Amino acid sequence: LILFFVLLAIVAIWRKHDKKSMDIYPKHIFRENNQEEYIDKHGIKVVVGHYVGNPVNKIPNATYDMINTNRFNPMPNAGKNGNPVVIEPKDLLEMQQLFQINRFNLMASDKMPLNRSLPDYRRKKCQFLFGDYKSYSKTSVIIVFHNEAWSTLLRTVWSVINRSPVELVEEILLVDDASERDFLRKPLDDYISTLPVPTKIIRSFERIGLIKARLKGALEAKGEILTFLDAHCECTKGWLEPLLSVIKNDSTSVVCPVIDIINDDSFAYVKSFELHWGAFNWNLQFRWYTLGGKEMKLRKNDATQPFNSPTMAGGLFAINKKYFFDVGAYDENMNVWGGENLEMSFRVWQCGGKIQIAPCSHVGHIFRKSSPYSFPGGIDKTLFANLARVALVWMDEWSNFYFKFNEKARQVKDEQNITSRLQLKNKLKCKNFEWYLDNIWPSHFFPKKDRFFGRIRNKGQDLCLIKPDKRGLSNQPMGIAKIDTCLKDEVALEMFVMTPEGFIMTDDSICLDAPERVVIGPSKVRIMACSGYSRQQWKYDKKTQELFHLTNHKCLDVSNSKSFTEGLILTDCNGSESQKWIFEDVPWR
Ligand code: LR7
Ligand code: MN
Repeated sequence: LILFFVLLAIVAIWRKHDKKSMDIYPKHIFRENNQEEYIDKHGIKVVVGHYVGNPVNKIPNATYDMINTNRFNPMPNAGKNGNPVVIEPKDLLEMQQLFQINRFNLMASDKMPLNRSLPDYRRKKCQFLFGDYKSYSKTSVIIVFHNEAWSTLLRTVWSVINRSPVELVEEILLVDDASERDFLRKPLDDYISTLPVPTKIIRSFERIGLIKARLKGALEAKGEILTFLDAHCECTKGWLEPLLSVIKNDSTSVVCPVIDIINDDSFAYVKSFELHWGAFNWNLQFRWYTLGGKEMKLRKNDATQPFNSPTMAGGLFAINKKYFFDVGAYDENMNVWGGENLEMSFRVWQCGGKIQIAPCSHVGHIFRKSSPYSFPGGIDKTLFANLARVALVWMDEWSNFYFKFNEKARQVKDEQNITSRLQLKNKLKCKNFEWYLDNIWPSHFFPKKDRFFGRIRNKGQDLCLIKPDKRGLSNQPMGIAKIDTCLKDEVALEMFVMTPEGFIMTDDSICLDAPERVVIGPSKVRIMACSGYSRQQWKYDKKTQELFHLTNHKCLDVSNSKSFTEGLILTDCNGSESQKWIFEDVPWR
């Protein structure tokens, strides 16, 4: 009998052990090789394929071994001090093969040590502002990942360990969103058990997407503060204190670092502009805009103070854990990728909190030109459904404006059940979207009751003002203002807003712009980043249909050179047909 029980116990233990070893890692899902298209956050059309080489350049596909094996092989000086990594010519083909896997230069990353050195990017004053850091609450650092490379993931982890005060880091939580790579299983478990800061991996067996993965992490976090990072970041010296300091003063502030750029090709660390703020365009794509010239001047006095931002990029921020859940955490019906950053930004602002950027905190992030992974369910059912939810819950009548110009979101909007989010909005007594636009982003370029929205048609030539497609350095459209054939359909390219102050603006924060001073002869009219200065202010005379420049009093006219593509000019007003403009309202509600 005893023998029988002992046997039973052994079998039980063995089965338990077996089950554990089976369940401990997400199961391998071999991905379907479906290709999908979407417009990425830079407005570029991207085809999501998988590890496919480029036959035109004779780059072969990445091999199974390249994808599933950890090839980390550092050289002590590679990427030192934020410098670019040099790849030898003989390795270029392999480099391009490896590039397909994560859509960044994996070979370069694998050459850099996990603790590569970086300069201190802060303004000098920042070093003296956080002397009382020991009184700040501790944070759990949450990093979600799906098929991340070994070297980028662990470089993120080491940058947290090496560049944060030990007193402030409660733990690091890695949330594995059903990764398929062998090296992210046992080898990663073994590796993190040796780290000097308590580090845990939470594994999801199914692909749940970054939104639900972050929720999983948040639910398990022990720290009073949650700090989220993407899995390919590098925190720089003094990054954490400014974030926690803001939350110490105001537990309803959600605070982001300045996001610097780790070049996806060379891995050079490039400090980015500190006074950028986050907003979004008519397609609800997140965008950085420069503070208007006027606002910039105000900020320059103390460029170390945290400042408000209408939205956040999404991946890198700190938030009080209790506040995170009180204000509605995330929308659990959002999938895979996208939209959650706007959702949280609108929600936080409209429901009484703040989104801020702390310019003393610098964290680098690898910006990729395309996405390396599949969107299970398809882009339409994921990204556009997420955005439809954002619009339906938080944007009131502006959701109609979004759907009007975004067919893909329009197609999935009726499938969305948003009852529980509306209940939350109600419970928290959140303000409406108009309040948000007026108070949090007064210089926005969205239509509103108080302003014109529609086409601006030239009477002489029956042509319409159009948004330029040429892009400038900051990836904003720019160039000479032009007119072109008026289209029958109402398309965003032809839509403009004219504010009561006289700014003629369109999507992506670009404005009709001309020199402030009177010049002899005609001068060119451009489309430029909105600055808030009077060189972008216009006055429309309904009677004469002339459009004057506010300060030089000249009239907007069509260049009389043969081709209209030459663009628009300012000339002395003379009552000619080419100086008459028809403002055609387009309904958008
Ligand atoms: O299904 C997924 N599961 C995941 O766990 C898809 C992604 N992820 C992980 C992924 O491994 C990564 O760590 O989620 C993280 C973010 O994914 P990325 O790096 O592909 O996203 P991104 O950097 O292109 O996109 C930005 O927008 C996203 C919209 O959902 C998220 O908010 C990202 O966190 C966000 N990144 C940043 O804000 C960094 C700064 C970029 C800017 C501007
Ligand atoms: Mn990222």
